Amino acid sequence: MLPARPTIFALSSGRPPAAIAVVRISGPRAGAALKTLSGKIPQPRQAVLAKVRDANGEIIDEALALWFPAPHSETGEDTAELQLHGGRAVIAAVLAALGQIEGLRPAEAGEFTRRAFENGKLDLTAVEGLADLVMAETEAQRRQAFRQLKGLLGDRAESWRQRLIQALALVEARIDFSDEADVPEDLLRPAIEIARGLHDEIAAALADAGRGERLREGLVVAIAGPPNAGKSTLLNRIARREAAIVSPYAGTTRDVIEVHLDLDGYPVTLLDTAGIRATDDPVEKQGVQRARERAATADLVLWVVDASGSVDAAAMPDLQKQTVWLVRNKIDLLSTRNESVDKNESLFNNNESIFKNIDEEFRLSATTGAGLDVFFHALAKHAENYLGAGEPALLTRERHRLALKDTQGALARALAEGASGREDILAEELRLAARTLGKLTGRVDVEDILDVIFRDFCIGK
Ligand SMILES: Nc1nc2c(ncn2[C@@H]2O[C@H](COP(=O)(O)OP(=O)(O)O)[C@@H](O)[C@H]2O)c(=O)[nH]1
Ligand SMILES: [Mg+2]
Repeated sequence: MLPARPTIFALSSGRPPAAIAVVRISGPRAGAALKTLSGKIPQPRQAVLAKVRDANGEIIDEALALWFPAPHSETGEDTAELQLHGGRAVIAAVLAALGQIEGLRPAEAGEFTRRAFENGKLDLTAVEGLADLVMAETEAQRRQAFRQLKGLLGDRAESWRQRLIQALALVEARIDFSDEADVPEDLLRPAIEIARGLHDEIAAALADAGRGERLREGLVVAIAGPPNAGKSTLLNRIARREAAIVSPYAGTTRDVIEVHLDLDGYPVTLLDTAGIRATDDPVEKQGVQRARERAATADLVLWVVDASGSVDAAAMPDLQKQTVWLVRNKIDLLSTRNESVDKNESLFNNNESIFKNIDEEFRLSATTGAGLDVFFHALAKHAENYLGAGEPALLTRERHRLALKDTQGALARALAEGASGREDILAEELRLAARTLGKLTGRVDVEDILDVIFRDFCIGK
């Protein structure tokens, strides 16, 4: 008879061809599969050289084989690993050979990690940290993801939950065993103290301005403004490559061009947009529409204008929520035409009401590079302030926030009930708070409430 739980296998390394390909097998028949393919099962956690054969006994490749018996493996199950030569045909032949073994099937997306979670190797927040670590593109993102994988939030949530269970145990004891001699009289007060402390700590964790989510997503900077102002030239300057087409013809950029940057360790997504102007060209029209939309949802808008021309303020979309920097480009043209720009002269003076949203102003030349140092420095500083400064973020996803808001809500109600002396409702709200915290880490378990009652209060029965 086959075991109920299928054994799964997959290519765990990146896209072939590559020097090495790692194939992993996890589940009750992982050992049998390894033996079928390589003829042996190595000592646990020791790499050995093995000939990998197909069902006909033909050698497919020579590989390093590793064996991780349960529970000391990534998934908590028996796990085998083959480090093969990373060619497409090698991988295809090995996966085909594995697929022919009874009880084995290809893994679904995330299935190894899911098994690790189900076997208690990782809690949900660590699973999310692992996903973020794999996706991390910059140092700051990597750091945040690794901290989360290692339990920055999970451990905190678990310790909060333990304290809640402690409070709940006190209230339950008061309700269930109030006529027992061993139970101290006043159990409610310490329970409420615990609830109050937790409520305040969770409120403090929630008041972080969404820093963790921001760092995961990166700072989104939209370059917008009238046509021909030099937006695409500026994007290429910042990206240090020719990502966008630059041309003297107005209306060249039509779709939104997206460039991902690592700015001093912080992730920045730079968007180049179509020049915003009235147009009859249907394609350009759509480009302008997209430009407006992207500018409206960006975190920072660089409104680029030609320093030598006048500014069509009406073109500027309504930008209330985001930071807006005015970039006066092409200052090189001013000096060649021998026009001097008074440093203090600003567009704000003429159009006070329209430019009231502008937070900073820069003067530069995207072609000569004049003024770019100051601008780049300001951009990097802004990314750092916006994304990272201060303590490591505890919450990195909306899911965390929702779970903690629910917990906080239940605690607030518990505190209100505690004051009115309704013990049963107090207990119910504490139970609810513990459950929402359990959802955060993926561990919802009521048995441990009973454990604490019997451990801490020698009820004697
Ligand atoms: N002299 C000068 N020309 C520039 C500067 N920046 C861009 N240009 C030129 O202005 C034209 C329009 O530039 P482009 O980046 O395509 O503008 P966009 O329409 O805003 O994207 C091109 O011919 C560029 O070479 C600058 O700082 N100085
Ligand atoms: Mg352009």
